[in-house]
Amino acid sequence: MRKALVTGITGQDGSYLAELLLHKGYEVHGLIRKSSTFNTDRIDHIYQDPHDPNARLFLHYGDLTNSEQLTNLVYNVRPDEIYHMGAQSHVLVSFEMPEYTGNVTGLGVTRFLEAIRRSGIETRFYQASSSEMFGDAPAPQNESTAFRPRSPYAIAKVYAYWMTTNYREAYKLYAVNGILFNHESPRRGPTFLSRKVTRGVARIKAGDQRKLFLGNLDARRDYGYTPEFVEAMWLMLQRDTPRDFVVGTGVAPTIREFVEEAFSYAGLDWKEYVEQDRRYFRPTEVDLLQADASLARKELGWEPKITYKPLVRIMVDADMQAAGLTPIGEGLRLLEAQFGKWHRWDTGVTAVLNHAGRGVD
Ligand code: NDP
Ligand code: GDR
Repeated sequence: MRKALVTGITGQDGSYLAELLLHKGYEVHGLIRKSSTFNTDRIDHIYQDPHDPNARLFLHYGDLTNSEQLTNLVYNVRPDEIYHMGAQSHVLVSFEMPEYTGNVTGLGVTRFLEAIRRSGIETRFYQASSSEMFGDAPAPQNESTAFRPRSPYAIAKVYAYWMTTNYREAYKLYAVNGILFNHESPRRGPTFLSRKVTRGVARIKAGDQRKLFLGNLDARRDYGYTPEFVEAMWLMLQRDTPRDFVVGTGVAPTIREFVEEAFSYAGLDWKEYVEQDRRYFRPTEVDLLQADASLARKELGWEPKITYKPLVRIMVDADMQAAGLTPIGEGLRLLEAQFGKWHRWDTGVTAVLNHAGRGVD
């Protein structure tokens, strides 16, 4: 049975990736932080008691700032594939915590690469690189576009990108960068724009919130649906030779258009509810990120089905359900028609494990 180690498994991407890997028959090991409150909401539905002889999901405490723990983990688990999702991933927060962001988001990668090199274990390493690295480079951006990062987060990711590249070249590690553009889902953290908006719409509908305060509405982001993006991550590690890929939909609405779409789907006029607040503006903004993912299409056969309009429907429906309302339903229908059930937001453990029984495909 193939073994995968996933950092950031409690985050948006890590949770979907863990589902995908279980579905494909892997034994999955996840790194989680010790917390005084529960931080496993996104993976509770796939959690298995480690005493269960059929258990295929195992969680290990650790922190990306502690190299000894990471080295031990790599050495003890001996994974075939490592998906490094863990990071301080919020761009605005990185301006307030630049040193911490550099330590976790940048140096965390070096700690892993060193653990692999020193242990001599044969494994494949995926680094969660980001479109933010492009900063104000002209769009559309692809694998050859030069980086012009505009935040401490993006600068930490550029460092991690080059460390990954360097270890591939210097030590012949199978190490790749997935340069992913924004991908969202009902599991997106509620302080990121997409989820803040869809959750806000549902709460306004439910009468739990009156206004939605946002920052810059003029930036443009290339928005895709996370379960499709975790498939691209997996595909990248299945190639004979390691190489980096840009992954995104190529469709980049303004934040204003995203907001308008979400409110109008719920039958609301956004102008009546949205106010701007300076605190959500960034000291330096990235105005336009738009992917040219033609290489991923050609080499990985990766083709996204969901761009921002269907994404809005999926997310608003999920947030309406979470707010105790009856969803409008277009998002739900879309998911069933396009994907079947495995990555619907309410996927239960039985559904995942039933699929997993089919083995690696
Ligand atoms: P999230 O913020 O949802 O998840 C981040 C994960 O990292 C969480 O599991 C978090 O744990 C963990 N983490 C944070 N700090 C530490 C630490 N010091 N030690 C151990 N674990 C830590 O991010 P996403 O899932 O959205 O993104 C996954 C990765 O992909 C990140 O590296 C992000 O930068 C990158 N990325 C994301 C994109 C996107 O659009 N989502 C696009 C491009 C790149 P906890 O739950 O305890 O906080
Ligand atoms: P981003 O995502 O910075 O692209 O990074 P975020 O959702 O935070 O911002 C997107 C855009 O919306 C504007 N914006 C606001 N953003 C937030 N969070 N809150 C607001 O109130 C608000 N109002 C307007 C922002 O200025 C920005 O232009 C995400 C993260 O997941 C990174 O980890 C990842 O690398 C990149 O996507 C690709």
